[in-house]
Amino acid sequence: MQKNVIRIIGVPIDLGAGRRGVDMGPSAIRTAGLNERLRQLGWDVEDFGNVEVPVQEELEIKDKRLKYLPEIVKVNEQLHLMVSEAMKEGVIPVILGGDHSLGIGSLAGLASDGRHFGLIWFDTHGDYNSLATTDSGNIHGMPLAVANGIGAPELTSIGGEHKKISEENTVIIGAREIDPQESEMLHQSKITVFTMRDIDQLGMQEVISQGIKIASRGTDGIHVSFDLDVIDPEEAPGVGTPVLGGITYREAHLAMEHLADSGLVLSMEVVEVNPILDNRNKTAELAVGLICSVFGKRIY
Ligand code: 4U7
Ligand code: MN
Ligand code: MN
Ligand code: MN
Repeated sequence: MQKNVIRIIGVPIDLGAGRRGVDMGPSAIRTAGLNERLRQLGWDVEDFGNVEVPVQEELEIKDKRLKYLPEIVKVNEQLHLMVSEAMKEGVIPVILGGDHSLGIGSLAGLASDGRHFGLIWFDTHGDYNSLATTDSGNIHGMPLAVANGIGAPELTSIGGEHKKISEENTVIIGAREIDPQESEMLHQSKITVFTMRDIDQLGMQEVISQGIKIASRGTDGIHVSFDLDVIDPEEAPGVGTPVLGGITYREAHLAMEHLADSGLVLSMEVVEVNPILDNRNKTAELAVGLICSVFGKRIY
């Protein structure tokens, strides 16, 4: 076990999203000083570079209901292997996106070797669509469903036929835009959803405390999947899908600080940073700050 090693894995993919630009996310996050900041916190950082992703210009959409399916499968097969390997070696994978379709491979990698992890999914969206419910055909709206065994077999079988998550230990935080049929599917699952209304009423302090309890009950640790669009566009303008009414800068950090205190974080991904829409790399810098909060940066 190499307890003090963080392994950076970039996934410059935008094939799963409706809008171009999140493929530049890993570069923007690195440019914002991620590796150096983590080293200052005492971590050994090894940067494994990026998973190879084909350029969209050379591809054609074969199926409008599952856009770029074969290419997304290939990228996620690769990511699954890299995450699985990192976990075997006892290092902490930190995955930089890229659109959220990469969650398919990261969760499959985490679930390898029978690992039983809790999941906290920060997102405006439910990411619980499938062929049966999607309006957009964009696979970044599907990773949570895929990880729960719902979706195209090409996607659900990555890393093996089993479900990759435990519904009882899965929590969404910050939801404010869930499609009607997606909402029905989520209600039928045992996933816990804390909407923006819950955060307004209970406060982030209470929501993250309950979230950590749910995600840690009987599990080997917690994976944090952070879609930057959960944060209010005022503070995170550079995201694939900006939606009004998100969590504040401090609410996001408070949640990360509690996750750090829990000592339970196994791995993390930050996704949907879109440098084209950003304001002088502000959103990528925010992403770096959040990762540092999870991995032990203390205010005082
Ligand atoms: B993200 C959407 F219809 N639900 O399926 C869809 F609103 O990874 C959005 O959370 C998905 O950013 C957003 O296309 C995916 C849409
Ligand atoms: Mn998402
Ligand atoms: Mn989202
Ligand atoms: Mn998006």
